[in-house]
Amino acid sequence: CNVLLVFFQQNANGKVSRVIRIGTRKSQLARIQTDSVAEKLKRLYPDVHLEIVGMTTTGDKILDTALSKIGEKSLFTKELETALERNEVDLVVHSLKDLPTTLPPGFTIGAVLKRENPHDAVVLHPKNMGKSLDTLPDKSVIGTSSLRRAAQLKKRFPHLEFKDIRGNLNTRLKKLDEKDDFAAIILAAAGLRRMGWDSRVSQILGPEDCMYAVGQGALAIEVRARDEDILEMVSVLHDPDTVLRCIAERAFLRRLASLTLSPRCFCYSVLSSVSLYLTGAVYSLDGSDSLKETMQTSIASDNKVEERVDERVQRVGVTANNMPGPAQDASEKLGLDLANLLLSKGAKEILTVARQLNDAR
Ligand code: DPM
Repeated sequence: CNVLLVFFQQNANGKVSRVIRIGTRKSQLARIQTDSVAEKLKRLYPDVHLEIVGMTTTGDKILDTALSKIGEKSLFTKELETALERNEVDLVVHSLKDLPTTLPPGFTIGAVLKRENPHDAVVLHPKNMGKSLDTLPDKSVIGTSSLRRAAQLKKRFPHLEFKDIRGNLNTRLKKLDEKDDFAAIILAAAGLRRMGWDSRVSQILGPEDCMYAVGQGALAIEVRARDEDILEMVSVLHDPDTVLRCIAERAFLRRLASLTLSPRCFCYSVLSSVSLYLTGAVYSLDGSDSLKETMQTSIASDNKVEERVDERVQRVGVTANNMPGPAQDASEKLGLDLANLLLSKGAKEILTVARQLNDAR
């Protein structure tokens, strides 16, 4: 049986406030993301004392293994979840795209924050200033270890070559600038922006060039599913549009996850005031074979928040009890329907071959 440890701190004028511990990975990007969430919480709850606890995860230690061989395992999240389980921390900040679509029992995503630019961006070697993927010379080498990016870009820009590049963002930029191995690298625009490297972005890739990963650009707060106090505290950070889009995207991925080198399976979604559009695709590793479909659902039918139910409902890991349930259900169904449509058109065959080829690499 778990003993709930609640920490309190007394401030100068004798007032007692609860101490909330936030777990984070130690990379610069993870710290920046965690600090931004801590600032938001501090503004909303000035009496709460926040403490940030940095941790190293297995994923941080095995940087030499190709990410594509690791699969949808919780390498970057396991140590942080253990700390949550032991009440050593109360919440953990992640990039949503790094969170599996099925969380281990006992955990939930208590907040999905407003999504930044979800697209991928091109960062050029300084000597290529002024060029774009289109105009880079034949056989230029592009650095990315994302199978998703490589497959789509191979198809779209057949004159380019793609090679793995690993390490955190700082390491990658160094590898690009200080050596002559890569003409450009591809990174998420959101990560670059948070690091303050907007000025290095020379091109944003739209969905016709490269569809982004499920959940890309959104931050998620993972909490203990039974911790009502913390759930309530973080739920105000939910951005309703982002929640609906990401539920649809994650439902799409979850349906295909057992088949795919997930989360390297891609989609993009667009939400208007009345409709949610979701486009999803599967690609062979070299991009020669692919399937892409778009579906749409109406989400504006009922905007009333449901009566509070006793049991907390999770949808693809997300708990958003302060938002209308029917819209969340419609989003989840949209993702599932789109995955089923792709499966009916042969997605399974494409993904099975891609997986076998990747395992043999
Ligand atoms: C996942 C992928 C990558 C990260 C795979 C993919 C990129 C790996 C690589 C699931 N997680 O996107 O197809 O380039 O070798 C990651 C980044 C961010 C979160 C960095 C990035 C920042 C953006 C965000 C790594 N996770 O993608 O450039 O918060 O969405």
